[in-house]
Amino acid sequence: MLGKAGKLVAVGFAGTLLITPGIAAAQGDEFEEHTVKADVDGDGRADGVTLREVSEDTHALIFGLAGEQIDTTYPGNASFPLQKPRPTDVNLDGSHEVIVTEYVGANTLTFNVRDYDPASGIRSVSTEDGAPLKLFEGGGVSGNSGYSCLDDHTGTRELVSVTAHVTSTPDDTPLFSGERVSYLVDNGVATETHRAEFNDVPREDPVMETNPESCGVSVS
Ligand SMILES: [Ca+2]
Ligand SMILES: [Ca+2]
Repeated sequence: MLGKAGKLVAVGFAGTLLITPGIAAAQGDEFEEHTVKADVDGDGRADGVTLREVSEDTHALIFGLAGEQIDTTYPGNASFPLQKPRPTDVNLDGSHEVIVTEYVGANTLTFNVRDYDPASGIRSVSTEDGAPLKLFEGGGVSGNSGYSCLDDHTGTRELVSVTAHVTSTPDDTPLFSGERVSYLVDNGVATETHRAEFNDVPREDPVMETNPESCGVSVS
């Protein structure tokens, strides 16, 4: 069912998705949703991953597993274009994590990494202190942020977050300062393995390099 702007209408799915009553599909055609495929439980079969605006300030993330459907909600502003969830495998274990946009800033997207845990359902990958791991992308003219996945020769994959902002502009060339932080993600926890600060480097410096597609997976 398409709304007047060509967007999928959330209410059109109310009869087909068995979401919990607390996050029933939103009314009206101003709400968006995206569905992608990921193997969130690592059983080799693609699962539907749906991100849906359910109210002006709430988003729902729904994993359609083989035997059940699970969901979670979190604060999200429906006035911004809904960003597609990104299927990834940030630790190369065959179970896919989903990178979800939590906040749309003027020039920067803020992401959270979600995974499936049989015991607790959909969880946020957290850092060692228990806070949700945040990733960023964008920055406009004053910053540059992004993420990558790096595989070593042993088949270990690290998730790398880069955040930088412009600290000087000699000869009108912006130079960036920031940090590059590597994580090993295991069982929902991102353990920091390396942190490197850099100062006054040009945009094309290797420490600034990010490639989100290196974390991505395609699932059919
Ligand atoms: Ca699966
Ligand atoms: Ca994984």
